[in-house]
Amino acid sequence: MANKDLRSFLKTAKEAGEVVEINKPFSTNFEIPAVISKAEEEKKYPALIFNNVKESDMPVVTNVFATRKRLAIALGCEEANLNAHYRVCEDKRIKPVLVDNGPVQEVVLTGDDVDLTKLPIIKHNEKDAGPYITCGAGVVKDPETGCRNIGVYRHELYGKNKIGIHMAEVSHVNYIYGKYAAKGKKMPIAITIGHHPAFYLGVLSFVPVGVDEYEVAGGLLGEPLELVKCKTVDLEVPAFAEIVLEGYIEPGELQMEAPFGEFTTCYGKAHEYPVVTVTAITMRKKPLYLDCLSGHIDHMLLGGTGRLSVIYKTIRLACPTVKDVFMPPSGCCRLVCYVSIKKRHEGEAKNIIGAVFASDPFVKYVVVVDDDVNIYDDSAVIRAIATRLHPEENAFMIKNAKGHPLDPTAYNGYVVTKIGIDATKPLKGFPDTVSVPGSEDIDLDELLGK
Ligand SMILES: Cc1cc2nc3c(=O)[nH]c(=O)nc-3n(C[C@H](O)[C@H](O)[C@H](O)COP(=O)(O)O)c2cc1C
Ligand SMILES: [Mn+2]
Repeated sequence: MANKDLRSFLKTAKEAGEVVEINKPFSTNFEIPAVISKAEEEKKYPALIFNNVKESDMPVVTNVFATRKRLAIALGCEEANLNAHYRVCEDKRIKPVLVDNGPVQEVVLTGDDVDLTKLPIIKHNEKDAGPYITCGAGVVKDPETGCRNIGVYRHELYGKNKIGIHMAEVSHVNYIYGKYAAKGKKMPIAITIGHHPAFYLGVLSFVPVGVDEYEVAGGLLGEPLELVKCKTVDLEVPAFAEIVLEGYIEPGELQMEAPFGEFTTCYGKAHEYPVVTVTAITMRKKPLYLDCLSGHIDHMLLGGTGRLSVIYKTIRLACPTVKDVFMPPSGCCRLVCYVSIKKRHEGEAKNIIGAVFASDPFVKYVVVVDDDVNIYDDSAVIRAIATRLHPEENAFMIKNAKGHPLDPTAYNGYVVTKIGIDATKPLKGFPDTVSVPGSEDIDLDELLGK
């Protein structure tokens, strides 16, 4: 079998000119994220491989998810088709297969040999509480149904065999952990660090509890995920991962977690969360350590892409002529949602706004525009608001709605004010938009040079 993994992706992405390898030494202590942050200021977003990491033998791979073009390469489609392709693959559900062994268990470290400080765990933003693992896909099992659940949860480094786990109240892992805690039982967990981006996009899909996200990952990879049994816990992990941390969470063992640079580009406050005791590190002989730069575009796009699928599918209930949905990086890929529609009836944009708020509680502003507006271009959406919106009639506010607890404007935990904007033209009597005939036939390269 072909077995897609992080290495196969990096090879493809490199051939497409999407990867830069850096051989100069850089530190995990801010220096690696500083390179990304500086590049972002210049609107450059390459995937990066740091071959020479001051604190570790392992190379660091980062910024992989920072462009939609690379996410499209990962899924084997054109960038313009990324959302539609994701929606189709998400529904394919390919069951994983269990195999006897895999590269991720070439090295098995247990007992005193477990030393997480040997991993190049990165300190990202200035006020982060410590170094954080940001690309760990954690698998747990529902103790009642036996169903697997996978999601990406951040892990603060606490010690040689101790890490935190941030389990947001909305995440299924929090609900499943509650079942173990109620019985006073330890919850086994295994955390995959480093796999193909399609694997991450799959496990991050917005599916109901009871759906095994490894099956969704199979659909996005286009092949069954090969799994191996863990060495110290009763769980399964991808055979072609780079690194896996096995361990358990003891109910009642809590530690302060955060502040941490969130996808909102602000720091989130510290709270008490459970602690993971790591019982084994398994890995390849020369593993790549995958990181995702939190609070930056890498993090925003990775988490935001799958959410677009659910929003689109819900809107389709209200409007069959929805063209596309996008949550722009300017709105942190969560808080602002643009929808383009081929409008058929007056008022339908308002129903769509309701559908968006219903499908994703994190969205705070919805803007609906006509299908001639490019929703991947913020300025085109702003122009539609500027020229087509009658605010008194077509903008409305919902006070005291449930939003995202990390929204810096949230009060009482997660309560926010939401705004819906219908910036579509009236069906009749609105002036045409200017256009110059023949401009599409002009060869600018010939006239102005490249
Ligand atoms: C880079 C990144 C970091 C994330 N960190 C967390 C986290 O610390 N805690 C959390 O609950 N969700 C986090 N998420 C979101 C969850 O991974 C996502 O909501 C997932 O669908 C949860 O899966 P579950 O509901 O099956 O548990 C993160 C997402 C990304 C992309
Ligand atoms: Mn889940």
